[in-house]
Amino acid sequence: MSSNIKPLVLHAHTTGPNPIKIAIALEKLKVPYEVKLWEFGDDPKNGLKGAKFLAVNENGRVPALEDPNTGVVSWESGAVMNYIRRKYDTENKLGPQGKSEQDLVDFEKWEYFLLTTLGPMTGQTNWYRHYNEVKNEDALNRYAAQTHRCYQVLEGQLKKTNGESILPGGYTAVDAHYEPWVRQHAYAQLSLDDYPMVSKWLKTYGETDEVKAAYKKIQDATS
Ligand SMILES: N[C@@H](CCC(=O)N[C@@H](CS)C(=O)NCC(=O)O)C(=O)O
Repeated sequence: MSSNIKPLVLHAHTTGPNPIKIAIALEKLKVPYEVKLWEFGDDPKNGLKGAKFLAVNENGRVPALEDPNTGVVSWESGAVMNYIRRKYDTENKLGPQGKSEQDLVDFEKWEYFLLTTLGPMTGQTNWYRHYNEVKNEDALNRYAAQTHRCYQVLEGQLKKTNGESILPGGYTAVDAHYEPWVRQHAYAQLSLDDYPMVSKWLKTYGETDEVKAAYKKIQDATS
């Protein structure tokens, strides 16, 4: 990617999975970017629900991405990913690998399954596992079971490529979307033992340059 691109600003949180997807995509495309970290809460200066960040994303959540090259501000990780692909993925390193209508639909359906289902179910499992003030086993069991169901569905899809990538033909933005959420299985205390393809994919994809660099970038911004 051309070196005259001004660094994009990726708004993130130290532990939040959603910004990692965007860092993976930017690393893959070698688009320069800086990470700006925010805290949970409503501190006016550094809180996600504080006035300063709400001026960037009125929903008070990360990721958000500011692009000084275009003036575009995006948030919601699906919209951010689509923006990056449209603007910077000139060689189609992240998009659907086939051109048929079925290829395009497959790409979108697996993206949306993460955004609407696997991600939120994992998030709710984490919430009831670690944060809800009142212990609620029913809610925890419900969300844990739903997350396991998502792993089972993903396992079936990954069998088609023997655990190589979520869509046939190599890694795409879909893999970037799933990586930080599937990685959260440990924090959510959900075992991947019953999903060998998911485990294989997570391990192999986690060793790619773009995934390692994305985590390092967030880590470096933290320290
Ligand atoms: N649907 C949103 C979810 C964003 C989201 O929930 N981000 C978390 C961090 S991974 C966050 O900002 N949480 C802050 C909060 O809940 O106050 C997306 O895909 O971008």
